[in-house]
Amino acid sequence: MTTKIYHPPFTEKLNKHISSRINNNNTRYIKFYAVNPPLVPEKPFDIEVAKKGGYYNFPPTGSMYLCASIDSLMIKNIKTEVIDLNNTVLKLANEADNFEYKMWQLPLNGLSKNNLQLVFLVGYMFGTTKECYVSTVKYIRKEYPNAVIITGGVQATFDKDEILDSHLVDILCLNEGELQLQYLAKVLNYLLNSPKGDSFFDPDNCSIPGGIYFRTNNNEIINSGETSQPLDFEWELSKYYDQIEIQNYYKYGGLGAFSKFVESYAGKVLPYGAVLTKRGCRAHCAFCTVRSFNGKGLRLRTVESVIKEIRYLYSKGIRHIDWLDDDLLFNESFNIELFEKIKKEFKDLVWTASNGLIGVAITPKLMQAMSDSGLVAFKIGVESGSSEVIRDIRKPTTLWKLLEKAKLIRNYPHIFFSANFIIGFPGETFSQMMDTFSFARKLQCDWASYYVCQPLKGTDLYSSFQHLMDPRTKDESYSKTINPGRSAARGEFAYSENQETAKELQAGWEIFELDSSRTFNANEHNEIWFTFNLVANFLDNPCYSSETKTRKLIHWLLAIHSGYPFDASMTSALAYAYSFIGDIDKAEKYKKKAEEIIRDSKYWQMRIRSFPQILKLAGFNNQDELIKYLGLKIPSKLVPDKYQNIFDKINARREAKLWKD
Ligand code: B12
Ligand code: SF4
Repeated sequence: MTTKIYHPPFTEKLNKHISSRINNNNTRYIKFYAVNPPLVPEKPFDIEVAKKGGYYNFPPTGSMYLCASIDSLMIKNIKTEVIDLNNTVLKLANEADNFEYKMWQLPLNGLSKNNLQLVFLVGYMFGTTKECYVSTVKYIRKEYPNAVIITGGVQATFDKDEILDSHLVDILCLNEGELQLQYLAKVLNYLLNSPKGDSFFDPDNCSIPGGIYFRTNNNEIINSGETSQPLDFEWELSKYYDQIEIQNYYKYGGLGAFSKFVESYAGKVLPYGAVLTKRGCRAHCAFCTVRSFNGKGLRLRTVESVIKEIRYLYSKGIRHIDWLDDDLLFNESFNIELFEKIKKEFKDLVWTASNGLIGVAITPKLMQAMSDSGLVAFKIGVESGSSEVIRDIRKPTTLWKLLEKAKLIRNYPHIFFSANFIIGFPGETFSQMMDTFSFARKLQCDWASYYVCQPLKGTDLYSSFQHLMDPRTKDESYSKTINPGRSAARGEFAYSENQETAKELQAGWEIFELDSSRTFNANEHNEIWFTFNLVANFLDNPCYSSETKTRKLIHWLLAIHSGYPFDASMTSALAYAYSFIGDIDKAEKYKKKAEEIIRDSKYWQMRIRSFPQILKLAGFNNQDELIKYLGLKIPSKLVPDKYQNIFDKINARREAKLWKD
């Protein structure tokens, strides 16, 4: 990471490039709008899910940092503002009469251009949101032809060529954007104001941060060299928390299931925030972009500045924090100090870590400090139960060590503990996937979060996917989400979307009998995902072993249910869990809901033919009308003996090798 010293051709060309936009504008003032596009495209967007708060509504932390970095220059002619279109569409879905999806555009309408040069900073974070990103940029260009549009973010960084080819934006900044934007703000200010009167910026003697790209009208691609990353990121965010009204985010969506879990757990809705204490990660997993995006190693804030940010959020009513860190547990002493200060100062604050922690980094001391400071739910990244795959993907973990850590974690039964698993690595065989399935059961976590591996640009695995000519490397789309349940409206992927897939590999118990050396395509991975998730989490969840654990599971099921209100297996699991703890009214309520979903949905009727155990889970018996209507019989067990034997055999084989195979 280097900073380039003044390089006249770059500056001259940049000035010329920007001047073509700003020449029409006779002003001295600049307004930067940092725009966070919506996260869900129009087609899969479901107003009912939005009304139940089932969509992600993270604060636009990246956009806030960008504004803070520009404002820290204290250039009097420059103002900044964050526009969060994701929060907008969710808010309007909840509150507007006659809601239409296109209302996401409203905050972009009628922005004052009088005596102002507009600059839009549009973030492009995920390939899954390409459609939303492109619509946002096109809309801005149509409404404000003379505005300068700058883009950046994780996906923008790895889609550099495509973005430059598209001519959709004026400038692209790679990696973290703060330093580049500070530089660009100075250049714009210099161009619009008298160069002589500006003591801030001497273009003839100024260092240029790397990672700035643009395509000239002559189709020449110009760049400022290797990316520079900010060494510290102690920018003050409170002003932007005010702008976005952070205290209201919880009303329109959530931090995934974790905020809903906290709501159910705490018995009341808690306004939430999301805080970043470190950038980067000590590891370099082959499926992850962190190393290529944030660079090697970690950069830490000071504990004091993190506490100051939390203090501000707390004063706004925030009582739940989710950490955005990729490697939260890095540096034990930093974390112990942080958690102790949180415990001391914010007694009723709870926190979660929805971005998976490195499980083997958990020590008894850390676990105690985490619990004391308000931890209620977290995930660890395991990814695979096959030691071979773990080695191949360079995951910093060992299965037998994780089993020890899980024992430690189980000493804190009030804390919800979930582990992330990925299936569908390039070339992964079914036997390796079954290793993952069996390790997840052995770990006895409260929830096994299975995901399907997706080819992400910027990762080492991307080229392996390309080598296999995987069609997902051809384009970015919303269906590339790692959770297939999110890829289609009402969560009805595969069967309802593509009947051919259903024939190809129909999810059912037979999946557990697939040829162990076989590999699969993306649609088939989705079906394996469905089966693993259904069996491990709904039909045979380890929490069903005790009332206390089942109560904890109910909080989680209620939390995820808001995102998947049409999922019959989830609804049936709620009926089962309530019946387990003796709450018959609620059990009946969810049984009824399950019946409504099944009657209304061809998709679920098909799923249930493969897994009639879902009906048993919901509490139906052979006399119920629905069962007669479907012409099915309720099975005697939730997991048929034949498959229980398969699971037991795999477990015994691996147990014999102490999970070191
Ligand atoms: C919170 C989060 C989410 C939230 C949404 C966040 C949001 N604000 O919208 C949720 C849970 C929805 C989410 C989902 C996904 N996520 Co996510 N997520 C994160 C996480 C943990 C934190 C993001 C954050 O706030 N970071 C802190 C801020 C400061 O950084 P930043 O947002 O990157 O912004 C900086 C730069 O990107 C850049 N920048 C950003 N915008 C702009 C704009 C301009 C003009 C410029 C110049 C620069 C710039 O400058 C900013 C300041 O430095 C990151 C990991 C991480 N620690 O960053 C992963 C991460 C961004 N997610 C990732 C992935 C893979 C996903 C999914 C695609 C997974 C999937 N396949 O389903 C989904 C996609 C969304 C979907 N399916 O709906 C990857 C990105 C991968 C990629 N694009 O290649 C990351 C990096 C995690 C990882 N380790 O791999 N995610
Ligand atoms: S440990 Fe997590 S954040 Fe770090 S490289 Fe691996 S997957 Fe990415």
